[in-house]
Amino acid sequence: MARRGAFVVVEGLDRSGKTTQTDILRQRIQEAGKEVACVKFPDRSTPIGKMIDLYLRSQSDLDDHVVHLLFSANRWELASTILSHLEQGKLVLCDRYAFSGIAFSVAKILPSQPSLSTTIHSEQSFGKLSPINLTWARAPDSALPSPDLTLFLDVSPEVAYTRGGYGEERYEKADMQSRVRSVFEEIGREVSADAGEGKHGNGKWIVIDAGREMHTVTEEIWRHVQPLLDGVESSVGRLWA
Ligand code: FDM
Repeated sequence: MARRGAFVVVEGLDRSGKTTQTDILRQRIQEAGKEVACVKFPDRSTPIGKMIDLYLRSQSDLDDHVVHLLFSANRWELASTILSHLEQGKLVLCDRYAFSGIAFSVAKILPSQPSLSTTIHSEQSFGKLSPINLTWARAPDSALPSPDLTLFLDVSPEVAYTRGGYGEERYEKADMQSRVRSVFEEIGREVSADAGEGKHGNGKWIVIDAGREMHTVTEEIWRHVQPLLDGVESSVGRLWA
């Protein structure tokens, strides 16, 4: 079987250096003489992406379930493009993916002191929509192409704060960011446990301490990506499948 390109996702909190590191990684891959296709979610250029953009800039209000489905639909819009890049042997470098989708949607309904078990086991109460839990949040993304490697750039809220605070968009607030971080931790544990048992094709999950000096972070990222430059033999997995 011919080797296909590797699918690498970079996830991270605001102020984790995700955009800078993704850009450096793209350059290094190209300098190594390999083809790379870059994707970013949300992709705000599509019709669905435009709705997401309005919502993130607080120009529109939507039910949390609807927003979650829009983010997922935005990924499905590009799923076949991602697959065709991989089949052509290109490394696909993706800035945020379904893990962000789950982390941000579930974080919205967590109390300030997060306790995931309350959301995982929450019941639907009469006359109210049930809150978004991990099981519900995973469903629309299931069967999307799954990454071979996810690099989670982790920073503490304290370090993020020293990097100049947050921006103006809807989720760029310290308490939201720390709740998002705790859901990402839960997702990482789940993906790693599944990979250990060979259960899901969700790939490998690596936590990178992004609170360190930029160059150190870049080198650690490169150490994980370099072995994937010549592609992978196995076929592309499917998320949560
Ligand atoms: N975000 C991103 C979500 O809430 N769900 C998703 O599925 C994705 C991909 O959108 F706050 C959030 C995360 C972030 C915002 O992301 C925009 P960028 O990376 O800042 O553009």
